[in-house]
Amino acid sequence: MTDIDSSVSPPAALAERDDAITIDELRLATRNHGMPLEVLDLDVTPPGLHYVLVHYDIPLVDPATWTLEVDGHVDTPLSLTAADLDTLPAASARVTLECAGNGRARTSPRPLSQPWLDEAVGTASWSGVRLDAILERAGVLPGAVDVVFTGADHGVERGVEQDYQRALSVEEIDRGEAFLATSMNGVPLPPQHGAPLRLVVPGWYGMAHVKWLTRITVLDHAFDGFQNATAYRIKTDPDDPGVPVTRIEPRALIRPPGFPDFQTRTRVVDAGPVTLSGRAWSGHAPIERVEVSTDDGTTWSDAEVEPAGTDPYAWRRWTARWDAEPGRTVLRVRATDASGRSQPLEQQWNRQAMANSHAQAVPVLVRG
Ligand SMILES: Nc1nc2c(c(=O)[nH]1)N[C@H]1C(S)=C(S)[C@@H](COP(=O)(O)O)O[C@H]1N2
Ligand SMILES: [Mo]
Repeated sequence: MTDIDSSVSPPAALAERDDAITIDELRLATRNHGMPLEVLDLDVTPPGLHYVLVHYDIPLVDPATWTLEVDGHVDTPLSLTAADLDTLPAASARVTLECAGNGRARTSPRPLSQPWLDEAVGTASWSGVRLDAILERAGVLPGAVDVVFTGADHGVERGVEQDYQRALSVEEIDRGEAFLATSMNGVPLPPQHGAPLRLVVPGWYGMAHVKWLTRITVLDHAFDGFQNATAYRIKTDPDDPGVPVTRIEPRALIRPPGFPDFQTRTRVVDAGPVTLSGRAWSGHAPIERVEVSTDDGTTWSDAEVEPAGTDPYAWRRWTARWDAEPGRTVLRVRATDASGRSQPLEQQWNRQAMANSHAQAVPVLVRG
């Protein structure tokens, strides 16, 4: 199937329990950066502070020669230029994106991959064109099952050489929420976020939002490409077919209070009244409740959550009062959504550490 052997592209592996981060993980971590958690103060994350995850290399696509091909199980295949996109109906939304591997480095034993802690998240105002308008123009034929989105980036992963590709079902697309973005926060997409065109699938984990789009292919059968069939699945052993990773599990994060130690990031806070704040989101249903613990999960109280705005898949701000008493403690926060999903306090282990939304812990020193 490939001439790229396992010394170059090894199979999925777990670190030994309590093993230090490897040089391969560090290399990924310096390319793929998280959102500094103090930026949770902002409703919309500026590009550059939004997290970034790129499997292979960032392709530098020339918009002057770029085209979007629409083909497969359609009546009229299309080849659209950047100028053609301007003639299509507009779409936009403020959307919180989170990598499905967020929290991975805190799982044990952890899979060797991008070692996220809690910060693989960001919220942007994406705008561009309607996906259904493009598919209508191409004329999707009866019997369509999946739609494959192909990026301009190319690499090898666990021995499988590929262009980055993900499919969404026709049923999911028919919800009318997914669209194609040409801009982020009012400016053209920056290279790392998918210029000149990316897919946005509000409510879904990051892997669905294909960047650097070059092709949309309608299939009359289920897609079995690597990123759908192998990579983004919740499984307990490598041969288990597993369950596909789809929508974002509820999560809340604390904007770390006080000031940090440079090396350990432990927070220093003055004793007395403190307003804790942060953001909460879910791709399944509106956030219904955010609870905060200031004693490492022994007792919990409800935070105040701002009312839902017009964008159902954008994070919401929460605040809570804390009378901080001198000593060391750990702050924790957990969100529950209207579907009844809630954040576990401990890891829910799976082979690739996907959709692991266990509650954040923030060590704090309160000084008297
Ligand atoms: N073409 C392409 N699209 C991609 C990826 C990629 O490597 N190639 N990474 C995916 C993953 S795993 C995530 S989490 C999001 C990250 O989007 P961002 O970098 O804009 O935050 O992009 C997704 N889209
Ligand atoms: Mo991701």
